[in-house]
Amino acid sequence: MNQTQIQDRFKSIRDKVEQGGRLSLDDGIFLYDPEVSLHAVGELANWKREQINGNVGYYNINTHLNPTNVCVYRCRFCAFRSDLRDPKGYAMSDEQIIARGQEAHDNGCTEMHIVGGLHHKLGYDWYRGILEKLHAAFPKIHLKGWTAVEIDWFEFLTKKSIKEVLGDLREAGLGSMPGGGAEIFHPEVRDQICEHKANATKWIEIHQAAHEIGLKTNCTMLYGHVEQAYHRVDHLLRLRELQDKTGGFQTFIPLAFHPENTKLSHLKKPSALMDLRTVAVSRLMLDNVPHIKAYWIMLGIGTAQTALAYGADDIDGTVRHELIYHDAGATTPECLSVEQIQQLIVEAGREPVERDTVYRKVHRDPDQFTQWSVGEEVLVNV
Ligand code: V47
Repeated sequence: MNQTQIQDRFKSIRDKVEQGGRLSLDDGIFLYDPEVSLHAVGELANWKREQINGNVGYYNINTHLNPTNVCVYRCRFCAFRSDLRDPKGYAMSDEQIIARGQEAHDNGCTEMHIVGGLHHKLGYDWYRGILEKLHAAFPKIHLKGWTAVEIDWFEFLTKKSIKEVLGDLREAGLGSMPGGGAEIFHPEVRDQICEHKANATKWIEIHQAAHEIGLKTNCTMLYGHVEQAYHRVDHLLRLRELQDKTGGFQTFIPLAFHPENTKLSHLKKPSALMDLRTVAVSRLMLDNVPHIKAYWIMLGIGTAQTALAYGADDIDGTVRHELIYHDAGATTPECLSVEQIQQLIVEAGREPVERDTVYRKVHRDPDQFTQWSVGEEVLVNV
């Protein structure tokens, strides 16, 4: 295509977006073409983002808990996992887990993000017990836990249905599910990076089941490794299709591949330009998902701030004890203070709003930071 053809095609996409129309697979692939101005794509995504979320930049106060890194699977992109007998392998004790809950409480966290490996020897009750013990001790903290890959494993371990497993975990204290494990759905890619674990159909089935029993979930896409634009846009369309059915996704988080210490360490990590384009294309394709998260741990602070003008409205949380990205070479800090995270949102020209996991505004007692309450769910225009 020459420049005039590119500009005409972009104009037809802009008209479609401004009139509330839906972008197609071909539109998405076109927006990924490096010859299409990144800034034009970003500006359109920013328009869409402001239609949906106004000028708000969301954050939360949260912590991560990875109770074990021992995993039966060997995903080629993962630097976090360990073999059972590797000295690096660990599984946390009940005391260690409760201490993490106490630390989260003392830091004013509203959320614990809990994911980990699929341990060869620890049964379903161990995983369920983590939620049960934390929920009993810290009932106010929202437990966002276990990806679809873990739920698939629990289905295998318990021989119960997905809905029975999810219902049982909810009874134990599960509040919602994170979006991990999605990687790239298309088998041409999935078969190269994680052929053994839950496939696209299974991942979608589990999130659909969660939505149908009233659990909100997030969704992700791991990009910047062996996939092409076609695979990315196909992935986004599969998420959009489920969201049309259920409306249960809250946030989409594009996850930039970090190659260090992985079986794909020969690959280069995606550039900041690719990160911003992916945020923008995601905002435009996923017209029915309320939030797009620029996960600062993974993007780096500068790119995450910029992403707030390229379609993202959320920056994730203060985060503490993050291992998955730091094991894979992330150079971001381990944690940001509340003041730092607010400041980076303000610097990006947005209004910082503290949310809880299900996007209700959090109100804090000005004299006692750890005392908080939540208001109504924040309204978005999707
Ligand atoms: O599923 C693993 C990815 C995911 C690497 O729901 C990697 O709010 C890049 O899903 N380079 C887990 N990515 C993280 C995740 C997440 C993070 C923040 C917020 C939420 C949420 C979810 O991380 C895995 C995989 O796709 N991942 N290794 C790596 N080397």
